Amino acid sequence: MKHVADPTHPRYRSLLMRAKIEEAVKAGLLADSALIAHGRGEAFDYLLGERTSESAMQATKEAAARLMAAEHPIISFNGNTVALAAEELLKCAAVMGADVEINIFYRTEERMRLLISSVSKTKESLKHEAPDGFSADEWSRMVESVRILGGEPDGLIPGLEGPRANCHSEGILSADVLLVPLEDGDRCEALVAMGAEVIVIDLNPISRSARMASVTVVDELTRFALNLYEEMKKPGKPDDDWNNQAILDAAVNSVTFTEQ
Ligand code: PTJ
Repeated sequence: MKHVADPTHPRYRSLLMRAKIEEAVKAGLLADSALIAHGRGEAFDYLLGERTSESAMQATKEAAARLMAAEHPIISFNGNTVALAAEELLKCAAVMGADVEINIFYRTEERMRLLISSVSKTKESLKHEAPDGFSADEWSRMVESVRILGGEPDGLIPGLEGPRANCHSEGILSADVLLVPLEDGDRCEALVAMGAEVIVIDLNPISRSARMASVTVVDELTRFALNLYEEMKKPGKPDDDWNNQAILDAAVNSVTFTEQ
């Protein structure tokens, strides 16, 4: 994909993300309300200083520790996630041995088809881009082993009504650790009730998903994805006394109206 954002602009990253979102709209990948969701995220990011805070980094390290220790980690992709961070998160999935499940809130067969096709293409090209530390063969095998689930759901997330409950028994339903960027509150609550550890990425520290999650990373998704990849190279042990409320409080306290 070629993006039109100008690298010299002070808000380059923000413009780049807007360009990616616009392209994904044109490709039919996004829900009608995806731009509204993105705009809400941008507003929070602005107030959080458009940077990864110390507490967000702490939560990212905990996410890396839990995902690397998981027996059956799953990364859930919705439309916005595919538009912004499919490649970076596929890289993470390859390293942690996770599968990806396309699981969308506003589910239509057409969007599912387009999203699966887009992620499959990204996966195919990623196979040929071995990062530092991996041989070409090894990397290609690791990427190949990431399954893209979501197309033929055979299960339902318990406690949820409607198409958004559809999922795979070999994916979300049997995951021990789930990474769910930009999740909605009801579904986050249902996933936690299933017994999975749920890691949420959400720039809104007071959203229901942020408050329901086992680990909340209050950071912008593309920054998180890059940080996660780095942290997965040197994971610590999961913290049994993890205090997620402290992370949320720190994020709320770091909101500022100072000019940037
Ligand atoms: O693709 P679908 O059908 O699954 O729909 C996806 C959206 C995102 C449209 C849907 O889940 C939705 O409506 O989400 P909400 O309820 O608007 O919540 C989105 C949350 O993500 C908000 O709290 C935003 O602040 C936050 N957010 C938006 N963009 C980013 C973000 N958080 C991190 N990084 C972002 N880039």
